[in-house]
Amino acid sequence: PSATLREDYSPPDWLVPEIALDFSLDPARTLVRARMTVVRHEAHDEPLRLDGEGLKLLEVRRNGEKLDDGDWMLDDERLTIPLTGSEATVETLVEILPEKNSQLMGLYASGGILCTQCEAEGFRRITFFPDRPDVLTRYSVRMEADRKRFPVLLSNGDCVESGDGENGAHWARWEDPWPKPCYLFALVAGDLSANRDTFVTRSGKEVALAIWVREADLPKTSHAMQALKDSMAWDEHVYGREYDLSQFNIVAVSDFNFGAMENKSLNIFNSRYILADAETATDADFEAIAGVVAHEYFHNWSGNRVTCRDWFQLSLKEGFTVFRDQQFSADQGSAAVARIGDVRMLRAAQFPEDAGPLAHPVRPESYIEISNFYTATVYNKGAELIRMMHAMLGPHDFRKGADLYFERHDGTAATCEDFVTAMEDASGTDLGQFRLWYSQSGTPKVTAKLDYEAEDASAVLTLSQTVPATPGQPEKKPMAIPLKTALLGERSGRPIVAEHLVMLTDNEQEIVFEGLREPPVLSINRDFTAPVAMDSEKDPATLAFLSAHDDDPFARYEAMQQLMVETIIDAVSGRPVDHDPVIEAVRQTLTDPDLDKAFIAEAVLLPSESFVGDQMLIVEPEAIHRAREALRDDLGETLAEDWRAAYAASSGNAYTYNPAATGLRRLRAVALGYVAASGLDEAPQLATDQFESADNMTDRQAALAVLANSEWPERTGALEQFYDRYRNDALVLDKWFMAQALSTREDTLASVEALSRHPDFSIDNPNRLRSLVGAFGSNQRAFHAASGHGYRFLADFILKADAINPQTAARLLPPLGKWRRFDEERGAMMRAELERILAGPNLSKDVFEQASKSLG
Ligand code: HT7
Ligand code: ZN
Repeated sequence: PSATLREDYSPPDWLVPEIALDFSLDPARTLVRARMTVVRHEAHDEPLRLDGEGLKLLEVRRNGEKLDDGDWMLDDERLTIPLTGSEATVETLVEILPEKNSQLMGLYASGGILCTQCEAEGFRRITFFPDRPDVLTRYSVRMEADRKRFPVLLSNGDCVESGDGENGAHWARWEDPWPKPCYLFALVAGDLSANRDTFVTRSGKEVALAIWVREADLPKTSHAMQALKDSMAWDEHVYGREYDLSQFNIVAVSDFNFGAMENKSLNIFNSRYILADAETATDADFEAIAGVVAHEYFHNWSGNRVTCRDWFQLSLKEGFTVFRDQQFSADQGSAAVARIGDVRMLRAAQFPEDAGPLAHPVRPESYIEISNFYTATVYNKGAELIRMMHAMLGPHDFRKGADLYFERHDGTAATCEDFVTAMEDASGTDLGQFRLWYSQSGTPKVTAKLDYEAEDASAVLTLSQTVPATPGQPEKKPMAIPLKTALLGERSGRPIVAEHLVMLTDNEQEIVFEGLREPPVLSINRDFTAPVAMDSEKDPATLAFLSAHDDDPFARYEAMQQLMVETIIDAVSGRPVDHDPVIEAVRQTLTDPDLDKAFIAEAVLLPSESFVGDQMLIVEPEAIHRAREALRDDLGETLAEDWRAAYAASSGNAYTYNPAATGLRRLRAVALGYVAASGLDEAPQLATDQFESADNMTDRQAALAVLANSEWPERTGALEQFYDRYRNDALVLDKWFMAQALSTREDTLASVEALSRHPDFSIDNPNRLRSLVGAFGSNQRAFHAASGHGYRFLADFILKADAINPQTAARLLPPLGKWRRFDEERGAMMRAELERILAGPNLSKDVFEQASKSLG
């Protein structure tokens, strides 16, 4: 398969200002008639080339006249029609088979519902069309289907007409007044019920809101509806952006390749990001639902009103929209805890990507399959780039920049460069060097060293940066790195140099601080202003000091994490180990009455095994597991009383969902984990009691996770009970599979293999596949079992899944790409599996690209 290059971009030869689509819907065989007006774009002699994939072409017309076969050319990828003149109407009739569509791209069936997924290149699986985001078109859509099976017919915009057809059919016509790229087209037909509400915009327009689900799921839609209304109000308040149609529909489906899709006025969601009630969803689920609902809604401006010129600009809409949903989530509860969550996510998914064979810039230079570029780099690192501009410009000028960007580019397909230029023009800030963040991949490494001269009460901060070599980029230029910095007094524990933004722009830089009457302690990259790996050469005592005194909550959390990581790595490396500084720091945080409970829970949690592995040159999965368990057990035992007290203090409240209550439940879960590690006799009973008597899924799942990791006899009964109780609820059953796939027990690989033969396991459903096989790939100890059977298991599944759903299969592959980071035996076995995948029959572009680059 060949690569598409960013530098090869050229504007479309033909524009399509209007299209009328007519669907005769049937899961077994759907007919799609498309009539479009095409207009020559600038002077050229090129024919009209329409993308199409897996379509059975039945008819072609040009200016109303039916064409013979010889009048057009068709291959696997496109239909070519010669045209003269500056404008024409072109009509095609195709047949598609939604029921057979296991890739879940284009028009497909999910649980009896017909729905579409067109981003990035799915529209070409529905009809012949120039499937690229810079062709903006007005859509008129007529659809007809059996009324009984498909009583609800939805598309973008407004329903302008509907009526009865023949033989029990009915039809509807929808019109969307806003020109849009075809990736935002959507259609849904099904037996759905709506949770309806309204929102009045700040200029007084009423918007009809509806969340469409199966009737039985209606009671689980109120949280998503509230999140939608909150998002609409927030975007008006914070960005001055109002909704622009009279309807906003959301549909939830159970088979979906991603989280959700922002189709104009008809968002389609993976049901896991809509459905929630206390019995079946955790607090984390509730938060994720609000975040994803907000994200998709915010796309109406950052993505739909201003879209991307080409797919290399994907971060233009995704990075900005992730930043916006992060801001929204921070405003709903504790901003510090939200930021810790953002950074945890970045470090778990993006840093490893940036350090591995699949590293790519936020604005990639080439791709074989664009679906492989919906990555943590484009999304989460992309959001960090926007956040850095926010930090450099300040909120006021950033807002001016966003306003200018929307004003300049509304109704067009824009580039990342357009966004940066708007920020620059609105603020007068030179972002020349900053642009490197879009083109250079790899996580910059920053070292910071503070030398204090007591005699002249001054200190010198020496900063240096290196950007590691990444695939295709052996040499790097220094980046512009904004670092919020403060100095704390070593005696007073208070800021002696107030927080300010330091810009690191050279390879090495010195900053002098004067008038320091007490020895200073450096607090740097506060609030994680820059997505860098920071090494500030701090000893355990200094880290312990910062974890108790830093006035920036993120920096405080960070100091604690660093102390924990270093302690675990000391043990893995065979250096003398002292758990006491960690234990003391945890004790202080845990017993600090002034701290927010949710913050305490995050701060005292040990870093994951894979995060520790990511800090090492060669990962030693078993040694990391043992060292982390030893520290956990020691923390559990030494602070047993404190964990019991924290557990008791956060228990006994009836379920409510609000930031204080979720903070208490989070601390309760973490405390239960440590009580389990303490070896206290009562631990199994405590976990079992919580599991059985919980009045909500957060507490029940937390107890199940502790039990699933344990060697206690109560484990089996709990897993059985959970299964029996929730076997008919697919989203909860996913949790059951995942709890076992994430277990750190020795027998996890065997149990995952057995679960893959469980009658409720299905490779066809992406959520189920991810909850077992995807989760297993992220379980460092189990996946990297010395036998290599974990690698074989994953590779088998990638090959099997590839024949069904290439996108989902390709997303399972990254754990195998880490082979350079493991010992020789493991590395060789991982490579052998990648080679076996590459030799697979009829490999998709998706998996080919990921496997070949991973070996590279
Ligand atoms: N913009 C949406 C991306 C998306 C997607 C991409 C590839 C394959 C399937 C997909 N479904 C949705 C989601 C978002 O970022 O909002
Ligand atoms: Zn998005």
